[in-house]
Formats: sequence, structure tokens, C-alpha cells
Amino acid sequence: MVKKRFYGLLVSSLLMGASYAQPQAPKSFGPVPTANQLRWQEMEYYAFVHYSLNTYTDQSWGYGNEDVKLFNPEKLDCRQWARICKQAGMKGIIITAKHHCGFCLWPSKYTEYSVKNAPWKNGKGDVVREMANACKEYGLKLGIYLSPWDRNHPDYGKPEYITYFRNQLTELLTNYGPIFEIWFDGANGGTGYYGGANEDRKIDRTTYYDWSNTYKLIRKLQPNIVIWNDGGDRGDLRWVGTEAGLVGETNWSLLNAKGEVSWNMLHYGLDNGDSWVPAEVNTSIRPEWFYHPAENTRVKTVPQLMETYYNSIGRNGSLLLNFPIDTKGLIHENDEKAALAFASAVKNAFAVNLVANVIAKTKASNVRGNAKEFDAARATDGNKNSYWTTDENVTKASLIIDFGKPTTFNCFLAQEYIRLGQRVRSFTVEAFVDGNWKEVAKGTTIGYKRILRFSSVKATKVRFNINDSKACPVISNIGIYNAPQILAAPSIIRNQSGEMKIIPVDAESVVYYTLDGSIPTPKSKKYSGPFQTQGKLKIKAMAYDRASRKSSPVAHEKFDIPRKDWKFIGLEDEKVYAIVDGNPSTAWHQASDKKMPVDLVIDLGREENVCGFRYLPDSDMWNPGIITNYQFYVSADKNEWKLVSQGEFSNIKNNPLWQTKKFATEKVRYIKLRALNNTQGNDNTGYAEVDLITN
Ligand code: FUL
Repeated sequence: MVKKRFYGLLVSSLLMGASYAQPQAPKSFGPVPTANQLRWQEMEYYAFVHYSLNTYTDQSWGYGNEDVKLFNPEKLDCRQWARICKQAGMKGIIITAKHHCGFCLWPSKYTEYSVKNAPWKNGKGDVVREMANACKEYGLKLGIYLSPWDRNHPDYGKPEYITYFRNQLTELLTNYGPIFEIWFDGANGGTGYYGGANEDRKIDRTTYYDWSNTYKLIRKLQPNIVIWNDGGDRGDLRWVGTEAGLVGETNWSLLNAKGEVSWNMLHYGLDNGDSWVPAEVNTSIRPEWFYHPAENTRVKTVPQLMETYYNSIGRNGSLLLNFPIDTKGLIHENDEKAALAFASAVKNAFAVNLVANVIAKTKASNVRGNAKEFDAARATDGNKNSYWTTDENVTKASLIIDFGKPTTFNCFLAQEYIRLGQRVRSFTVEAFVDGNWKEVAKGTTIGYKRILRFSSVKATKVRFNINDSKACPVISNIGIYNAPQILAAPSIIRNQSGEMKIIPVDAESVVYYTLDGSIPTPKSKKYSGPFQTQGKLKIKAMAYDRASRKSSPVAHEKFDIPRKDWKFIGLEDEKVYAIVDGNPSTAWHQASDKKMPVDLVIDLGREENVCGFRYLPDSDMWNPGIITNYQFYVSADKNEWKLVSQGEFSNIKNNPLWQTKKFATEKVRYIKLRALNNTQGNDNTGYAEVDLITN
């Protein structure tokens, strides 16, 4: 009996001992994401589509009186949009069901200002329905943009409008299946048509919409939705304070539930915020949100989009990339090309995770309770639900990954297990090179995902040091990559003094160039920095990746006489020299009091045999001042002028590229470009570059 009791005690104490040795998982620290926010965060990348009457009026914001009859797309095909988004690796699409102009892409029961009165499909069409069906077919989630501001509705600004707004929300959140995100634009109140009142209506965007009750309705109708709201009660997601495609390098997924949100809070989050409000980076694949034919040549390039990727998804944000639907009702082919090329660049960058093969060779400075379930290998096992964590109160720790052989890499990725909160405040990455640890990158916050890029390094080991964390760090994933160089044609710039610069997109690329018209190869002259040039020349250049032996497309430029001695006559403003600095992205505008015709007079410093000129308009989307009709004069003494060319820069609005005009050769010292009209029908006159063609 006694013996039995003794053994019983022994067994239970052994069991208890065992359970003591089993370390507890860390408790969550601070605010944590809801299940909806988590699901959303894991989507990472999804599309916006902007489509409305603006598409047919070439406007950014409709006034609210645009004719519904304008809506008659020939080829509207939401399946094309969904196919492209799917191929581009996106997980959902948010459609502008109603933009500020009030026009509804679905046949709302509550207004006549919708597709039901448009000629498209004889008023029987429903774009939101077609979008929902296409999303379903392609396995994408559907989101809705419903502008709170409505410049068409007669009741906007009055309490009645809130009923209308909620009725519309109810239609959209009831009839089109699951909606993953609802987007309430912050632009609110101002001038508008308002049923014919044509006036200015101001509302208090914090109180007018009674957001708390609107949110209740939304959550009742769509329990799995996330709310984006830039103009009222705190939603589930936050804007990042810019539409340029980036969030702060430090990015806390936190804000305070109450109180004003400053720009800094939007951009960087709030270290000690009391609520989980993660960042969504919204930006367009073109300069503008709606389709403007003039932007067909201004679709973002792969290098630009990769930059956006690293500055959004790589900084603990999601990426909401917009496609302006074109007048036919399609995603334009240039946008499709760019989005697909971007997708394959991302795929290539993250194709091989170099830590995947070294699971057994990871070691951490501290492992919670020395338990296998929390050890370093949990950060490299590819399982998003397992993690490496340290003992309670250990907030500084490091983890070493041993490749076992020299390995080249240029990119480090880390993810926190955010279900337990966002913790890490600062970290560094070191590489073991020639027997020494060398810091290759450092960061502040991590959050759901953080990616750091650095110059390629060859090392046998990598050390990830967490230097400061709010509580014991909890790391669910680490990735190390050797992202291939982005091989786009380099830019070639010759400044006014004749200095030539060739700039590759990827700083690690080697550049080769020729001056004899031949195609550059790795045997051509290697570019090693700016060099001085004289006279006319043709240059061809390419970027080259030594490791992969791949080269970029070839860039070529033709330069005429150097503009070294050119002087602008009658202009005091030194900034005017932006017109001859060789840089297409710097521009100069005439003083705002100048009325058309507006002259630009240049002294060439000596006589030249001029037989043509070139004009590059300013590409600023808001204030371009693009000349459409011109006269070009030449003179030997700036008193007597001879008109040598006049006419229009055809289609310059839609194609704001270099314009070239030729004429019979003249020996001249002075030139005068006279602007007669611009694309905006006002007096704004701008120039990115002016150049000559000589004999
Ligand atoms: C802005 C709007 O005013 C733009 O037109 C666009 O819809 C963009 C996504 O949000 O605030």
C-alpha cells in the first residue's frame, strides 16, 4: 500500500516536472490584429480599378453633372481585368462602384444616376455584378470603393443623404457576395452639381456620416470585411499619407483609437498606439487614378514598380495597385505588360530562399526554455504558424544561419508572428566574411514582413541581431535571397557643359557603351563615371549583370551641338537652365503673368547651321503647360527674325514625348520658340528640354 502510494507520487511528480519543463508560449504583447485584419494582411497585394464617367471625360474628379449617356464602352470585360490581376499575382480587386461624381456602376434602386440609364447594354448592365462574377471565376476577392462624397446627389450635406448612402452600402454589401474590403475615400465636401444647385457644400467629415452606426451596419452585413477610412472613425486599415507608393521605413501597425491622426502617424504608425491599424499603400500604375490617354506612355516601369514593392510590402504594408480602366472598358495593354513584367520580377527576386536548405544549421543566442518548438529552426521551416522566440524578458537576441559554404546574397526578409503583436524596434543583419562579422543592413520595425536590400555580399554565415524589442521577439520567418539585377535600359544624360552620365537602374549593374554606333557588348568600353564630351555624338549603352551574364535592352541617344554657351535672353530666373540640363525630369515654366503668345529666346553664343529643333514638354501631371501650336524663328542679330517653322505638335497631349521639327538650314545665332496655345487652353507654358538639330 505504502509502496504503491510512493510510486504514485513519484510518477505524478515526474509528470509535473515534465510539465514545468514545457515552456509556455509567449502571451500577446499590446494590440493584436483581428482575424479579419490577419486574413487581409496575408493577401499582401491586390488591385484597385478606377472606372466611371471620368474615363470618358478625361477628368480626375467628375462634377456630378456629367451625362450618363457617355457610359457606353465597346468592349467592357471584367474577366480581362480579373485575368490580368490573377496573372499579376494579386489576390483581390477593389472597384470604384461610385466615385465622387456620384455615378453608380451598379443599377442602384436609389438613384437615376447609374448604369441603368446609360446606353451600355441598354441600361441592363451592372459592372459590379460582372466584376463579382469575374472575381469568383478567377479566385479573387472583391472589394468596394464607395465615395462618401457625392457631387451629384441633391441631398448631399443634409441628413437625408446618410440614409441614401446607407441604402447604397446595403445594396453593395448584400447583393454581390463576400466583400473583403470597403474603401471610404477621404475627399469630402466642396463644390458640385448637387442635383442642379451648383454650389459649395461643406460637411464635418468626422460627424456627418455617423460612422459608428455605419460601421455597425457594415459589420452586420459583411462580418469578414475590413474597413478603410481616411475621413472618420478609425477603420481597420490606415492610409499611409501619400499616394506615391511608399510607407515609412519604420512602420508600426498601431494607432490610437481616438484623437487626431497626424501625417507622421499615418506614415510611420504609432510605436505605443492602443489599436491595431495596419498600413495599406495605395498607388496607381500610372500617374493618375482614372484613365487619361496622355498617360499611355507614362505607365510605371518594372524598376519603379519594384521600388514600390520594397517600399510597401517590404515595409510591413499591403500594396493596393490601381489600374485605370480605359475608354474601351479594358485594362490598357501597356498597363498589362507592366503589371505582368513586375510580377515576374518579384517572382525572380524571391525564387530561391537560401535558408531553405540549412534548417539544421540555424542557432539562436537564446531559445525559450531551450525548447525545440521555439528554436531557431522555427524561423526557417517555411511554416507560418511556428516561430523562434526567446525567454520572457530577453529582448536582445541573435540568430545565426550557417550556409556551410560561401553564398552570395543581397536581400534579407523577416516576419514577426503578429498574432502575438508587433514587437521588434530595431535589428541588424551581418555577414561573416573572411572570418569577420560585417554589418550589411539595419532596420527598425519588422511587423508582418520586412525586406532589406543591400549590395551583394558573399559569406558563409548570416547573423540576424534583434537589438531592441518591446517584449521577447517572436519571429515566424526569415528569408535570404540573391535577387537578380533589374536589367532595364540605362538612362543617358548629357548636361549643358557636355558632361555625360549613364545611370543604370540597378546600382550593381556594370555599364558598357559605344560612341561609334555599334551595339555595346561586355567587350565595349566600360562606364566608370561621368565623362566630358564635345560636339555631336551618338551613344549606345547597356547594363550588364556579370553573375548571370545577362544584359539590358540597349539605350541610345543622339546629341547635337553642346549647349554650353547658350543664354536665355530677357529672363532673370536662373532656374530656366533646367531646359538645357539634359535631364527630362526637370522643367521650367514661364512666369504666370505671361499671356500667349509666349516667347523663349536663346542666344547660342556663336553662329550655327540650324536645320531643326526639338521640344520635350514638362511631364508634371497637374501643371504641364504643354505647347500645342508654335512658331519657330531664327535671327543673326536678334533684331530681324525669320519664321522658319510653324504648326502644331500633333497628339502631344496624349503623347507628351520629344517633338522634332525640321526646316531648311539657316546660319543663325539666335532662336525663338513662340508658344501660341497649350493643351489646357490657358497661358501656362512649360518646357522640360529644348534642343537643336544642326548641319
Ligand atoms: C483619392 C481620390 O480623390 C482619387 O480620385 C482616388 O480615388 C484615390 C484612390 O483617392 O483621394
